[in-house]
Amino acid sequence: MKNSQITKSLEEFQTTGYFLQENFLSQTECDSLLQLIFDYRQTNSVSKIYRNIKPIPLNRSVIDGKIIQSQIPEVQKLYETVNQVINNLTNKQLFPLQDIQVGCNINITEKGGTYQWHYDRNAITALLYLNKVDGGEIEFYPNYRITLPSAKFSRFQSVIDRVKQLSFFRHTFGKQIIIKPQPGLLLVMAGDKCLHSVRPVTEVKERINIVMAYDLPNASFVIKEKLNTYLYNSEEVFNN
Ligand SMILES: O=C(O)CCC(=O)C(=O)O
Ligand SMILES: [Fe+2]
Repeated sequence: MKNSQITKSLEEFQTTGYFLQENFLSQTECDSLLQLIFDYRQTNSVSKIYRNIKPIPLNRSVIDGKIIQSQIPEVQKLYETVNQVINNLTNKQLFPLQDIQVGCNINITEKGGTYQWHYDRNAITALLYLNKVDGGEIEFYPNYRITLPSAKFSRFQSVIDRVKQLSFFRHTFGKQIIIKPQPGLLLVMAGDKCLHSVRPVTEVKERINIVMAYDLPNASFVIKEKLNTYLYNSEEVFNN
């Protein structure tokens, strides 16, 4: 990116709370990543996670960051490349998450699959879409969260978050953005401030994207164990 483009993108990110770049990867680059993912799945099963949350369930399969690091190095490399883009865009020194399982994921969403309303635990999230499907739009509300300064993972915070997820609050106080997945599209958002969910995929083809999380090097997430079980273990979990 040229310096003038970086400045423009920084301004865009700071004012809107998100950044979109079409054709961040070419169709050929997306196809070769899709092929690597396909090859991995020929010999490995991928965990399917279903949590029956209302109004939108979490219903997707995931290849987590530990697997990516050891078995799909091309995606790990991309996670590092996108780190530079993120640092330019935010004018901060951010890093991959220390929790390798969470840092970089491949989400695979089949017909009917969705992703529940949530905020990410980390400061900045980059979503890279590898293909186009019917449905499967990401719907988000940038910089929407009211964050309790020293209690980001408290019970009271989660009450505020739940109330603000209700359609009435979203439509009254939020700026709704809906983005259709398309090959090579990069979406960057302040993950822990931007409320987001994924609408149902409506065709038989799977929606495949790469989710890359960044934060300050000392970022800590008190809810880590419980949240990781929730997001990555295919067994039934209670309490949510
Ligand atoms: O797949 C998407 O568009 C969003 C996924 C997401 O929000 C996540 O994995 O945290
Ligand atoms: Fe997310």
